[in-house]
Amino acid sequence: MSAASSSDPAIDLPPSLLFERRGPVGLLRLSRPQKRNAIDDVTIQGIEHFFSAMPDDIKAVVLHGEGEHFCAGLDLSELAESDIAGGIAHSRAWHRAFEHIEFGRVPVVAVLHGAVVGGGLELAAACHIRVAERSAYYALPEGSRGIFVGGGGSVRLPRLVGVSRVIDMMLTGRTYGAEEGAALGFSHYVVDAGAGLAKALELAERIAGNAPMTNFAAIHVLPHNAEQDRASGLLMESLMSAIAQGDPEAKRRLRDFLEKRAPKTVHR
Ligand code: 1HE
Repeated sequence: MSAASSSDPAIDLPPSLLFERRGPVGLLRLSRPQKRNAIDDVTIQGIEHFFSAMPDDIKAVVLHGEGEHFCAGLDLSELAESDIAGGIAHSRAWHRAFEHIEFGRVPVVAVLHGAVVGGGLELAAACHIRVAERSAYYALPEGSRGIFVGGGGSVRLPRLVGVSRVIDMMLTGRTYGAEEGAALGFSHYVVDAGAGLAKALELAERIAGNAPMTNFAAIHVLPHNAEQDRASGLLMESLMSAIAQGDPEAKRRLRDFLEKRAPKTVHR
């Protein structure tokens, strides 16, 4: 991997990934527009490396794509010659990389535009918040390519939009646009063309200002509690809430509210 594309010496990335800092927010850009940001092996390794070696002072990440599309999914040229064992290793490499996103140290906000398809949709699903520009569309072309999702899509996508909808997308090639996709759960926000990065940065800056323990609890405890039995979930919640409130940062914020220095919770 070459360090030339990274503005941080600690993060050595391939040319298909660019890292930039905006204060406490790290921006990671898929930067292979000539191939519509299709993800090859080097890029998947770079994603895993980035999310496991991120500097401690980065408190939130924005993931976005260069060019007309967020991501055209797996680089199909790499799978064409792979045997069964190679296919399993390939899928497991994607799993490792995306687990580092979903269960990493900091929340990740994705900016979606144009094609968010196949492995690109799987990548988006591993992020915590998704901001879609109106050009975004979602598809699973795996069915027409004779393959199956391999980047965690069969696990994450049904949790976002339901199993039957994912079956329909894969069997019939059905696509969803940005507005419909937001209503179904593919994205949390829809914004105008070109406004996605600014919106994502605004959200990431807000997230970076949260108490680190709250961010940790939100991205680690909530998904696990959605999967485990009720009694274990409630116990985990009690433990996590006790840990969070015991942190000096929580005490400072509570005092700020009680002494009228903190903003009220209002609907804007
Ligand atoms: C690619 C890829 C790719 C583009 N792998 N090379 N994903 C797909 O099935 C989607 C395939 N891509 C497309 O349908 C289209 O490229 C797009 C709708 C995304 C964009 O169309 P367009 O007209 O802007 O670009 P293009 O002319 O199709 O592509 C530009 C170049 O990128 C071209 O290469 P060139 O050498 O001829 O210039 C394309 O071949 C190349 N390209 N997409 C390789 N995906 C972990 S399992 C995940 C399983 C999946 O992700 S399956 C879904 C794969």
